[in-house]
Amino acid sequence: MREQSFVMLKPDAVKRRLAGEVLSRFEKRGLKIVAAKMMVISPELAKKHYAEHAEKPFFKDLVSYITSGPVLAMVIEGGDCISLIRKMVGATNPSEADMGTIRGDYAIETGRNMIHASDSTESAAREISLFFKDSEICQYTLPDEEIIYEEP
Ligand code: IDP
Ligand code: MG
Repeated sequence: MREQSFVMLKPDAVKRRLAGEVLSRFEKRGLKIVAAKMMVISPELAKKHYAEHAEKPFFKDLVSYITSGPVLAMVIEGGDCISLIRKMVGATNPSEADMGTIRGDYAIETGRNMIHASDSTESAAREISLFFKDSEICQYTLPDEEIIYEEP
């Protein structure tokens, strides 16, 4: 099923100049970038985005991490892409993430794990609407969709 996921390169990824490298993995997989913007997240938006973790002991550190520099916020589209991107991202703790995943290849600690990706259709819809207006999401066809998909 064609889906959209909210994906965000966190400040450590941007500051380490790994944005292009990570973006390139999604492009090479055949996924479509339909929205992207660089921004410094306000504490208010950070708290809304991570509301499910509000009671966790790491919440304060998480908010200061995610607001500590620019992020690259994106909407990515593709077949079953929510679970597919979560697999590409790897386990929350990079030291437990498989090699070949983004966190497993580039990161070391949970508190600096480089990337966020939606974990369900409900959170994808919620997160996309927190960061993007409908008018900021582009609709277009990639010329190789008929090569990548059996039924484009
Ligand atoms: P996810 O990003 O893999 O979905 P979540 O459990 O939803 O992981 O946690 C959200 C983010 O909060 C993580 O990506 C990480 O940045 C941070 N985080 C989660 N658990 C811890 C922790 O135990 N210590 C520090 N930061 C954490
Ligand atoms: Mg999560």
